[in-house]
Amino acid sequence: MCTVLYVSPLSANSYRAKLVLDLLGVSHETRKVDLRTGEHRRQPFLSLNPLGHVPVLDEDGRIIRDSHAIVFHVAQRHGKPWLPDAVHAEILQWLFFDATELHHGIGLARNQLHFGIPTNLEAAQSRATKAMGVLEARLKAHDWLVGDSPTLADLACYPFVSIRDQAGIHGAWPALEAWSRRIEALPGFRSMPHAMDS
Ligand SMILES: N[C@@H](CCC(=O)N[C@@H](CS)C(=O)NCC(=O)O)C(=O)O
Repeated sequence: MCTVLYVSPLSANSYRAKLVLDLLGVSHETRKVDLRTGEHRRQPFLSLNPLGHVPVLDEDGRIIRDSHAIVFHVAQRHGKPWLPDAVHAEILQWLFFDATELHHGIGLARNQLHFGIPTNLEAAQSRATKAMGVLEARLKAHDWLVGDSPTLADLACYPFVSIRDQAGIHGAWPALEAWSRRIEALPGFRSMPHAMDS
């Protein structure tokens, strides 16, 4: 089987997909797409993803775009313990939380502060801060977002949380910090952007 993951080292969404493939030990090739030169807005990349977004997974010609769809697919195929059947809905709840609250909060605020892409910074930072509070409340009472062991929910939310300082999001969230350290201690963990080196 030939599996290729198209990424950008600058992209937290790419990091999510890469982290899951690596932690599950899925053999794959990582190909970097140069966002700075607009490679993602030209062919041949557009034929992989007409939205012009990374990441994209090419699994023997089966093309899957969107990091959340990619990690769900990969965990279904290779990582059942990360996606227990009984809690798919709870895990999806956190995947969508990431795709909405963290993306529109931390992601957009970082886009402006780090890359100069204009946004409503105040609104994005306020959404991010509220989302941090939601995570902190859950993690004060539990080690992991779903159940008693790490799942896809944790891996999906970690990337944006880990770069929140680049979005100007600072605060005291001790349970969130402790959860981050638990994820970073998982065998095979690599931080962003080093995860995308190979
Ligand atoms: N929901 C998508 C979002 C993908 C996305 O926004 N990717 C960004 C990088 S983090 C991108 O490719 N941006 C390029 C652009 O918008 O021009 C996912 O989770 O993969």
